[in-house]
Amino acid sequence: MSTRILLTGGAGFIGSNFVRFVLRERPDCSIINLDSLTYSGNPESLSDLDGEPRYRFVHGNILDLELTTELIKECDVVVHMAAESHVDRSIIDARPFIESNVLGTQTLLDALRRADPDNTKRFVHVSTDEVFGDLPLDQLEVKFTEATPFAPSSPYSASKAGSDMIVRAYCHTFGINACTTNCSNNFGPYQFPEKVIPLFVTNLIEGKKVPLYGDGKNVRDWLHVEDHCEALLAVLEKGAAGETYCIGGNNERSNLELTHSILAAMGKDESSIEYVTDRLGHDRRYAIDATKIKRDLGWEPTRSAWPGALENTIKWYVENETWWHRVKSGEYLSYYEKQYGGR
Ligand code: NAD
Ligand code: TDX
Repeated sequence: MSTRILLTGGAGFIGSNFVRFVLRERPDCSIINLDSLTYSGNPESLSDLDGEPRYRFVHGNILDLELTTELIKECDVVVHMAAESHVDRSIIDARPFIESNVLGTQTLLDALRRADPDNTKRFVHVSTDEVFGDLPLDQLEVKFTEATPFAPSSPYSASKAGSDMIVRAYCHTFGINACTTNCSNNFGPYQFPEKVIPLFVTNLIEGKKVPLYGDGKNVRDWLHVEDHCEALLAVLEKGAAGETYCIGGNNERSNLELTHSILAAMGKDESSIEYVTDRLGHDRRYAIDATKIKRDLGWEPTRSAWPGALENTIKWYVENETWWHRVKSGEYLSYYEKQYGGR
C-alpha cells in the first residue's frame, strides 16, 4: 500500500535530503512538503523534482491550524522537522524560535488530533541532541542516551526541548502515535552556509578566513544527513509509539580537528584560521550513544565515515557554487558581527 507523507520543513537542509532519499528508497511513497520558506528554506534545493508526480510543495506555516489539519487528513503519516535551527540566531533573537519550534509544534499536534481522532497516523518529531545540554571534555566514556535528563543551554535548544516535552505530553494525555528523535550534528549537501561546515568551506572557496569560536576544543558528533534520513525512515516505519530514539554518528571531532581536515582537503593552511570571540554559552561536547536504535530498529550509520564523507561533502560545495552563492547573502554574518564583533 502506498504511504502518503506530510513533511514539514522540507525545503531546508535535512528536509530536502529526506524528500530525495524517501522518493528514491520507497517507490510506493509520496510526499507533501509544507514549508513557510524562511531564510533557510530554499525551493531550489528540490528543483530537480519539478514534475515529479509523487512530490507536492505547499507554501504555508505550521502555525496555520486549518491548513495543517487539511493536509494531515490527506496523508497517512507526518514527519515534523520545520524549525528555526541555528544556535547563533537564537542568541540574537529567541522569539522566532519560540514561535516556530514551540507554538508551531503544539499547533501541528492539535491539527493531528483534529485530523486523526483515532490516533492511527504515525507522527515523527525530529529533534536534536542539544536538548540534553553538554558533556565534559575529560570524560569521553559519557554520552547522551534516551534516559539523559533535558538541560538545554541555548534559546534554540530550550525551544526544541519545549517541543519534545509537548510531544511527550500529547502522547501521555491523548495517546497520539508519536516518536521523537534526538540527533547529533548533520553534514552533507544543501546545508545553509551559516552552519560550520558549509560556512568554512564556502569561505575558503571565496578566499576568506574561517572564524573558529573560542579555543576550538568544542566537540561535535558528526552524522551524514543521509544516515539521518535512513534512521528517520526506520523510526517512521518501525518505531514504537511514545518512544524516543537517539541518533548519532559515533564520530566525535573537535572543531579544531574538523577545521584542520577541511583546510587539508582544500589545500589551505593554518593561516586561514581566525580565532574569534566565543559563542555565548557555547556547549562543550555532544556525543550520542545510539545503542537503542541499533538494537530495536537495526539502524546504524554507514555513510558518515571520515575523511571520505567529509571530502565528498566539500566536493559538493565546490561543484555547486551557484546554489550556495545565492543563499550566502552575507546578511547573517554582518548581523552577528554587529552584536558581538570578533569575526
Ligand atoms: P533548516 O534551517 O535548514 O530548515 C528548516 C526548514 O523549516 C526551512 O525550510 C524553513 O523554511 C522551515 N520552517 C521554519 N519555520 C517554519 C514554520 N513556522 N512553518 C513552516 N516551515 C518552517 O534546518 P535543518 O538543519 O534542516 O533542521 C531540520 C530539523 O532537524 C530541525 O527541527 C532541527 O532542529 C533538527 N535537527 C537538525 C540537526 C542539524 O545538524 N542540522 C541535527 C539534529 C536535529
Ligand atoms: O562560525 C562558526 N565557528 C565555529 O567555531 C560557527 C557557525 C560554528 N562554530 C562552532 C560552534 C559549534 O561548536 O562549530 C560547532 C558547530 O556549530 P553549528 O554548525 O552552528 O552547529 P551546532 O551549534 O553544533 O548545532 C547544530 O547541530 C545540532 C545545528 O545547527 C542544530 O540545528 C542541531 O540541532
